[in-house]
Amino acid sequence: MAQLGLFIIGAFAALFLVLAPPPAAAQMKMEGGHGAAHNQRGKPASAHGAHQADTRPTKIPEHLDVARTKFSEQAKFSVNVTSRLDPVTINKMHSWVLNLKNPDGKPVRDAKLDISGGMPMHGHGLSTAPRVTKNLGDGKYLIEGVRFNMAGWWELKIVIDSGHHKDNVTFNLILK
Ligand SMILES: [Cu+2]
Repeated sequence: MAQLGLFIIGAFAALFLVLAPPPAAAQMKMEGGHGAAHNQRGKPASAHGAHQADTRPTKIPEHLDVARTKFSEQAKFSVNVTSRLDPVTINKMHSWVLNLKNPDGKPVRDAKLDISGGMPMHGHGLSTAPRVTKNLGDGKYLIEGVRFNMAGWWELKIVIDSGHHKDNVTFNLILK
């Protein structure tokens, strides 16, 4: 008899546990959802907008430098890039030749080049991993595996390490 009583109490307790959580959980969820929605309409939403403006340009700069020959950022090198696909079009794998000189115009041979890039307005990188596949001599380097997969403003960034100097340069492209 005592065992049956315990069983009944146990069954009620189990039933209560099964039934009780859903309304409580649902209520908590609603409160959480309401809180999150409220926050999104409030301060965090504007903070998020400011964050986006800080990190990503919303339009192409008016006087964007699209030169193919320029000095590296600290003027350690003079760098020229020439695409073997001319004009550069999207979705086509192609290669570039980089011509590296010191500021006096003497070729810089046997440098190490690291290539990256992406779209400043979209916040993504290159769709491929271009790299130097051949030292063409006389300060010229073949970069293979370049492909731009959409129209717009692209940056091609090159880190140059000559052994004596390390510097980087960024080339801009606007593709249609
Ligand atoms: Cu993009």
